[in-house]
Amino acid sequence: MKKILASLLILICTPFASFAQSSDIVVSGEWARPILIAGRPGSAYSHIENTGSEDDKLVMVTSSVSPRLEIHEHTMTDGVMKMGKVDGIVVPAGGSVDLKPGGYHIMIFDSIKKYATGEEIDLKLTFEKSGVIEKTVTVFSKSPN
Ligand SMILES: [Cu+2]
Repeated sequence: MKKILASLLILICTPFASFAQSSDIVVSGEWARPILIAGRPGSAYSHIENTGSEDDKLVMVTSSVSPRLEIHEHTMTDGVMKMGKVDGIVVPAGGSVDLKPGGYHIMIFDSIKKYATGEEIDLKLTFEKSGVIEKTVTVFSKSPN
C-alpha cells in the first residue's frame, strides 16, 4: 500500500515539479505573413512576455520552412524606414516586447516551401535563459491582433 501511495505521489507531483522549472517567457498572439512563392522572404510576429525576475533575450529563431531565419528591427533614419538584423531582443523582467509590422520582427529568408493564409508553420524561439519555446504559427495576410 505504501508503495502504491508513493508512486501515486510521484505521479501527482511530477507535473508540478516540471511546471516549477518551466519558462518565465510567454509567447502569445503569434502570426506569420504568407509566402506565396517559395524562396521569397516572409515574416512572423508575436507578443513576448517575461514573467520572471531576470531579463531574458530572444537570440535565435528556427523553422522547418527555412534554413535561414533572422531577428530584425525597423529603424527610422533621416526619414527613411530601414530594417536590419539584430543579435537578439531583450525581454525585460516583468515586462514584454511586441514583434509587429514596423518594429521588431522575425524574417524568414530562403523559404523552402510556400504557405498561404490559414496554413500553419512551426517556429522555435530560443531564449538565452529560458531555452527553446516551440510554437505553431497560423498564417494571416494582416495582423489578427
Ligand atoms: Cu526584416
